[in-house]
Amino acid sequence: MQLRLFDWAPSPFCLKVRAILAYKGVSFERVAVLGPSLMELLRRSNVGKVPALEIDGRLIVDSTDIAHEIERVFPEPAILPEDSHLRGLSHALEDWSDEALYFLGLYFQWIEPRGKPMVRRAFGATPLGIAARLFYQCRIAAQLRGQGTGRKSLDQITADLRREFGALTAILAEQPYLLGQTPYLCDFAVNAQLVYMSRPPASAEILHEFTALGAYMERMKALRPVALPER
Ligand SMILES: N[C@@H](CCC(=O)N[C@@H](CS)C(=O)NCC(=O)O)C(=O)O
Repeated sequence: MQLRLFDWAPSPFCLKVRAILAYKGVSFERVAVLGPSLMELLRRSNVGKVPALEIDGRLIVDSTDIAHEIERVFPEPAILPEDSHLRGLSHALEDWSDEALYFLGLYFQWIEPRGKPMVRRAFGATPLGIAARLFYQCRIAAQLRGQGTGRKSLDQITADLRREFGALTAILAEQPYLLGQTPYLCDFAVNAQLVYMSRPPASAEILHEFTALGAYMERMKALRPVALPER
């Protein structure tokens, strides 16, 4: 089976999918999306976002759809709980992570001044890199304003983030993973957002206040049974 992941290395959603594939020991080709492959992706998908995973020529977009398809094709080790109550909780936590935590991470990466130099480095200084960065800078600022986070003060956003990290800390107080003793899809989603927020200095400082989350991230990192392929 041939797997190609349209991938943007810093994206938390790409990180989530790479970690799931690694956990399941599935090898795949990483296709860097900044360049000609972006045209291929836009041509083949209306969504036009990464990650997108091609399995034997079939393209799947959205990390949640990708995770479910990976689970169907490579069922072991399972990332979806068998129990329907736990499955519901896993989905709710995954969606909270993808749709709420992500916007806080975006803010600290793209808007908060200390995050911005990292974005410049990630896109590089080629004409394509600069054009893409300026395009996404405008798009993300507009997304954040529309979603609401971009209209809040830094103090409010910091308080929101502390509340989210506090909730995770409470859930993890007596168990290694979000739903108990086994890592599930919600853990891959949440951990990816935590890794994303561990990079910009301002969100990293807040994350460091929550030592239990650092230990959780270490546990998630230790799960990966195989090395990621070179790009
Ligand atoms: N819900 C999607 C979100 C994917 C997403 O927002 N990807 C970002 C990179 S982190 C992207 O491709 N942005 C480009 C755009 O919005 O055009 C998922 O889970 O895959």
